[in-house]
Amino acid sequence: RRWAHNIPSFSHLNAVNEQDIAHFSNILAPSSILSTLPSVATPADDLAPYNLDWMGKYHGQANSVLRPRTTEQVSEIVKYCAHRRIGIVPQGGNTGLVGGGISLQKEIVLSLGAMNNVRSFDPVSGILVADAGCILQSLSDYIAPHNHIMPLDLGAKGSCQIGGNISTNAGGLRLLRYGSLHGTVLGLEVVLPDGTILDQLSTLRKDNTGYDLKQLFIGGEGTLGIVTGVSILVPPAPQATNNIFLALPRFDNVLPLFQIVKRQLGEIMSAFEYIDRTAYDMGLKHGLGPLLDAEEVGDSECFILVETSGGNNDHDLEKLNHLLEHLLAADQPLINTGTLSQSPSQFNSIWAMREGLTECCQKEGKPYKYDVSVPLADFQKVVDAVRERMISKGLYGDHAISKVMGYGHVGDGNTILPTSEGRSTYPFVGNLHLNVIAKHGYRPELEAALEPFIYEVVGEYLVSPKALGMDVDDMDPASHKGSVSAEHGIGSMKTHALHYSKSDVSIEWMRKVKQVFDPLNIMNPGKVLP
Ligand code: FAD
Ligand code: 2HG
Ligand code: ZN
Repeated sequence: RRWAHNIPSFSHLNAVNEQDIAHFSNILAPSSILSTLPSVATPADDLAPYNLDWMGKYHGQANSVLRPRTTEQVSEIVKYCAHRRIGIVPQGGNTGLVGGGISLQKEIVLSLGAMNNVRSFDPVSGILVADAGCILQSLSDYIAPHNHIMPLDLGAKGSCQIGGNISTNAGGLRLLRYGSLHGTVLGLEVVLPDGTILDQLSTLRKDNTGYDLKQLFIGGEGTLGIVTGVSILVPPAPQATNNIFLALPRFDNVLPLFQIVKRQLGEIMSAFEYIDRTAYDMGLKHGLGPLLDAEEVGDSECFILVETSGGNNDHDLEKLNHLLEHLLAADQPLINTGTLSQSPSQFNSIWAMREGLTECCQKEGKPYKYDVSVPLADFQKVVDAVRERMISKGLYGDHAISKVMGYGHVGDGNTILPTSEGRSTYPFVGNLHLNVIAKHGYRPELEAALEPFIYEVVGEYLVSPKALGMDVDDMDPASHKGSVSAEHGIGSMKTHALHYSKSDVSIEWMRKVKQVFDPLNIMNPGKVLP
């Protein structure tokens, strides 16, 4: 299992045995326990979905899966596991992309899927309180009749769970408008690694009474405790949503386009997403689109999806039409062509082109996924550098790496003046999803050519005034690097790469936090920390 880098010794942990299963049977109904041990003897096929991640990249080793229905049951299980030194891997919808929800050695999988009730929803305040195992799409469906939407949306919405979203601090397609879960989550209920139930299911927006512990579990990837309940502020559904899809002749037009779009659309812009040519062509090949006339697209280098969410459809459409006219009428247009959705189904098709890319990558082969924060100006450079490296190593082509592409969330970057006036002190940083497709499957020599090369490329970006040639002698460069994980987390995939984005001091204090919460190291061991 080469993918699991630097797995620390798990000699402190015990494998689940028949006596343990007997104990779990006192806590859970028999149907909530899956195990290959003789007393339960679940067929291996029934355990398989819990032991393989969404990409088919990470193969888990759990011989038992527990599916509790209540927070008290979770607490009882964890207390017992702490006593017996059994490792626990919390698992939500198992759509994570960094091998965080997979058992590395002999840890049990604790699946939250059976904890899937909405506890309360108040349409006046927009506060939703739900079990962690609720599927994101089900929550959207639940609040839709009350004219509310979830503050996050992602391609995995049909399977991922709100507890998993929170544990990975998932970003997704609405971050530009509603911000990160660090802002929208009001409170959490968490079972700590000793079994204590930490009830912080606050519904208060304002509560500055000391340390905000819930923030540690948002993005904690199940290493500090098991999220069992969530209180989250959900926004009212916008009165009008529209989108446009644009083809750009040159990559260099993306940043100027972003500035113009931001200036013209102002507060109604709710997404600005990037797709490079390779990704677009892959989407077309697998039935996404066509969204634009092929001749007009010509040799466009990349594509941008812009979404608006506003209060008045006529007003928003007028702005979008004006924007398109303005872009096409320029002396040197920033776009080759573009389309404005004319119906809900066209609106959905435009989004499908962006959201469907992750699945298309799976159809193309096995993707190595790198989810990085780097200066927008260098998105293309990073993708090209990786392709060139694979070519130089003789590993590019249908026999090895068949495609290298980029897509991602441009609008989620740091703020930038909506005009080109003035100069930002910091380069504009975006979230690039770099996908490297191994046509015939994952192979150690492919990974060795990609890593740490890619992390080094990302780690070199000093997202700081130094990039602009300013004097930064007194800064710790490690605190100003691009991120080796913008939104998917560290899991087991990137523990060895954490240091490219976090300073030694930061890692040391992360370790101390882990030690305080989980001194026995039973909670998702081997994840996040190197
Ligand atoms: P899992 O995969 O089950 O678990 C993920 C991690 O969280 C693991 O470390 C696990 O141990 C931990 N965990 C899960 N539940 C709990 C819990 N209740 N308590 C404690 N720890 C827990 N991510 C983005 O950020 N933005 C995107 O746009 C995006 N799009 C995606 C599109 C697709 C098609 C796919 C497959 C994935 C996408 N992702 C995206 C990855 C994203 O992280 C996950 O989809 C999602 O947030 C994980 O939720 P899950 O329930 O599947 O968690
Ligand atoms: C997205 O933005 C997800 O679509 C998945 O974060 C990214 O497929 C990927 O690499
Ligand atoms: Zn993403």
